[in-house]
Amino acid sequence: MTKNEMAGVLAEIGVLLELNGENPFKVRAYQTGARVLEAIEEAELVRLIAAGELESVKGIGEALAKKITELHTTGRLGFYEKLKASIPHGLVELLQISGVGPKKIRALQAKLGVDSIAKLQAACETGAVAALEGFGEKSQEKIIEGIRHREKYARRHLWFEAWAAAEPILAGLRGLTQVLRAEHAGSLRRRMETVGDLDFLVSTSDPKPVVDWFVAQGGVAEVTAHGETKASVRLQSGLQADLRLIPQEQFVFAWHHFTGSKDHNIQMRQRALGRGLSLSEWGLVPAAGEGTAKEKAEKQKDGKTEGKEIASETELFAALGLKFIPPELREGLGEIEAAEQGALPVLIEEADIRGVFHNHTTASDGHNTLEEMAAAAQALGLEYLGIADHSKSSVQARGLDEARIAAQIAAIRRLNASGKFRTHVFAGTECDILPDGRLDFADEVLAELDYVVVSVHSAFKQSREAMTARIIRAMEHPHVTMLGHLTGRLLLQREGYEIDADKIIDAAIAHRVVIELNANPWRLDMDWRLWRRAAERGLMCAINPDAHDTAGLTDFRLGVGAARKGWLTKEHVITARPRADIRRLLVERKIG
Ligand code: DGT
Ligand code: CA
Ligand code: CA
Ligand code: ZN
Repeated sequence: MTKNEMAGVLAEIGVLLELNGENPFKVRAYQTGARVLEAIEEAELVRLIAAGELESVKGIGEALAKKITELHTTGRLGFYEKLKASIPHGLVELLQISGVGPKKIRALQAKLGVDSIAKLQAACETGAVAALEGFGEKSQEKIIEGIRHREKYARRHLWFEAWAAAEPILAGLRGLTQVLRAEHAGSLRRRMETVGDLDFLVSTSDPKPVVDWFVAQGGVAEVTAHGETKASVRLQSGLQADLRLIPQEQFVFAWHHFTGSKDHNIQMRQRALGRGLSLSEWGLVPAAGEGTAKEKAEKQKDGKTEGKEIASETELFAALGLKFIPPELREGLGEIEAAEQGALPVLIEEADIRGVFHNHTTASDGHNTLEEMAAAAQALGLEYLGIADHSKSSVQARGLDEARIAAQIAAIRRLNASGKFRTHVFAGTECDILPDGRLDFADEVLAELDYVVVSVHSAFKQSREAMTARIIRAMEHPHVTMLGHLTGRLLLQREGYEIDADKIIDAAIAHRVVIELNANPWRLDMDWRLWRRAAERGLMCAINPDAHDTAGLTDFRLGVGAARKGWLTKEHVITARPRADIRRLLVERKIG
């Protein structure tokens, strides 16, 4: 077990002991132990354990030293397992609700008999929690919000984490000799920003070894279903993965069905019915006559009824009079109508991207220098790299003041002049929008820059009206080129600040301000659901990785996925324009 995992176990023991009402000294001993482990070097810790000298470390007593040694050598801890088993599961689950710690849980249990999330919810609904000493109306509100939040998010995962888990599984399946074809489906294939579970489809005539491999692969924490043509596992990350085995001749239908979305499927099925056909995961068959869709599909396979061979999704859509619909668009939001009219957009692709704006360096809160970022951008084949470090009000991010940004602009000009990199660097800023909508830099400073991204990083709690007015005021500024992360949301972590998105989009169009699609996997902000209509009305998009290190530059690919979900073509995206056009576009914007 690694040092950090052991620290995690100690911290959890502290929480569980507190939940049990143990003496505070004992609780604190574990909390301290966890902190000590976090601070110590891994190699040093291993040496101390081997030498039996752990007790010599300040903050680790005899009992703790024994437990750490047990964890390190066996990967388990009997004390921890017994403790965990002794506390009702419902109580432990209450810890997942933000704003509810061990102390509050104890009070809720003692005074209201609350020992599960359901009971806590009920107690909030009757107002009993608000009436409790030490709680009140406000803290009850917070708990209700916390419960809602958990329901919404606890079971979902970021797309890029789901993809990282899925890629090796897909490769593993494709490597099996029995596998004719393996594909991923579901929200992962549709590139939803978050994913509930992974869906894999395999076509094979020999299912058993494939299922056996799937449930036995590394990274599986629990097998939740293990059948002849279907299996489900929970991975160590908590992510659930489903595998379905499909006969070759039904594969396309199953792939389309399990790609979804549900809304898309329902509309497709209705369209099929309108043509006297029944579409299902098993096939496309005449709707009339005896038997279920499945039975008919089986018969068709045996050649007992006539049917056209459908061997690809393109042919499946064509059989219903439709052009191929890219998976990203299959949300039941008008894609079938567009496919019928031949009006589907030619979606932007990764290869269309020519450059990126909004990236950070060590000058503010980035981890790589200007030159390192330029080298990485060149290695990715980008024609231009925009640097936009934080401005002075973002103190926690070491925002640049006037003198430091002047020096950075000079350094960027020198780098370009040196010809060291083929990638051109544009000098910009991610300028804070102050709470009243003014900008963090004076006009003279902004005028020296190639472009200006403006973002909200403070006073998140403003009213919807105030926040909307604040952002619009900032965009009205003649030097502003781009609005950063529209809502400031962090997926699965934090809701965005309240805004009137339509109003802001209208203002951006009117003032020819570009809105970014921040491609950081936690953000993907502005949301794909808003892009289609906004782009139709004339809004330009910049797909910006908001990179804080060289590796982060590749996040623009996630932005392309979100842009595709938003029906964007390369014409809508300024970062798909060649460098030669960019300066003109930026200058046009400045003269406005
Ligand atoms: P997720 O896993 O919550 O991120 O979202 P999906 O879309 O991957 O949903 P999932 O895994 O429950 O099912 C995969 C696909 O299977 C789904 O997108 C559409 C199809 N599907 C599942 N259940 C139904 C259903 O009851 N009706 C229809 N029409 N399609 C369904
Ligand atoms: Ca799924
Ligand atoms: Ca599923
Ligand atoms: Zn920012």
